[in-house]
Amino acid sequence: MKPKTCILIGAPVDSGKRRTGCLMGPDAYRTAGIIAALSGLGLKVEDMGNLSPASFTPDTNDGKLHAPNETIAWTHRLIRESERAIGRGLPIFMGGDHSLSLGTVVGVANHAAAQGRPQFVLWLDAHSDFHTPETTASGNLHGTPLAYVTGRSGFGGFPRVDNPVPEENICIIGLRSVDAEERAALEDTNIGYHDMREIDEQGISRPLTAFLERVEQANGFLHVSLDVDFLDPYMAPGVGTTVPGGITVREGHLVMEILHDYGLMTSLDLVELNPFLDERGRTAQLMVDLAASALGRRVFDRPTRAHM
Ligand code: HAR
Ligand code: MN
Ligand code: MN
Ligand code: MN
Repeated sequence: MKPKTCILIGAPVDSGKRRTGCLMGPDAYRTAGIIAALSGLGLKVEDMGNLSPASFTPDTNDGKLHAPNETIAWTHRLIRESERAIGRGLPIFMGGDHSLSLGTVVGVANHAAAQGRPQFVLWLDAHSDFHTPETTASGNLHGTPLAYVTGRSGFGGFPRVDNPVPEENICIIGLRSVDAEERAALEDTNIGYHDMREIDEQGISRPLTAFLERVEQANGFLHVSLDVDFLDPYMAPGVGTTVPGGITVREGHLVMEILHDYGLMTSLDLVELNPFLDERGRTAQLMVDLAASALGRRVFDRPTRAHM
């Protein structure tokens, strides 16, 4: 069998919030050895280097939104690059803050639609990122990508979303910080969402496998968006929006191992890493190890499928 090609795409997006540093993310993943980790699994790895945004008028930030022009420019660029890359292999978008997903998810969903297949999204995050530019209190666009990709209104000036991801094709796991407006909006949708209490009580494999079974039945494309703050800040301090009470290292690996067992993931975002806030690269290293688990790293070389 031809080895799967992983296409590493650096997306040093730093405009989705005020605290800077995510622009160093792609190079921190390279420094933590992402290329060797994936090549070591027998995968073909291609590194496209770091992208830059389409040209834009510098933001004045006199409105409510922080840096909308720059984020819109990134969205244009990332829609195009993700549409292209997903036809050739498995793109791994190395962020960059979570506003990069405005582009990556729309791009891969366009490709899925062109293939006549449904797009699914697994959102691993402490936050629901379901604000619109109208409901956000912070003005930080990294808190909006899920609302954008589902086609919610309020994103004037952003590229049109031609193929919104159906609500029932989205699963959020890890929630522990959801604003009132987001919660009200979410409860009004068919998005599947699983907070930390549910994970504590039921375990993390239950909602995940139920979702993956649906992706499998539907022959869908699966985009996975992994926010560093999904993880507990004790183990993953290199992020600007830490929320205590998060996912453990083993729970994180289990999610990734189950993803590999099913073999359905078609694209991956690694977002919100802020190397300026990290401790000796440990968060970058953990994210690389999680990506390796999602692509087949194992202690024993056999599928367990104990969850099935
Ligand atoms: N809900 C808050 C806001 O809109 C915090 C959003 C934080 N988002 C991320 N990515 N860090 O999940 O400002
Ligand atoms: Mn996020
Ligand atoms: Mn988050
Ligand atoms: Mn099955």
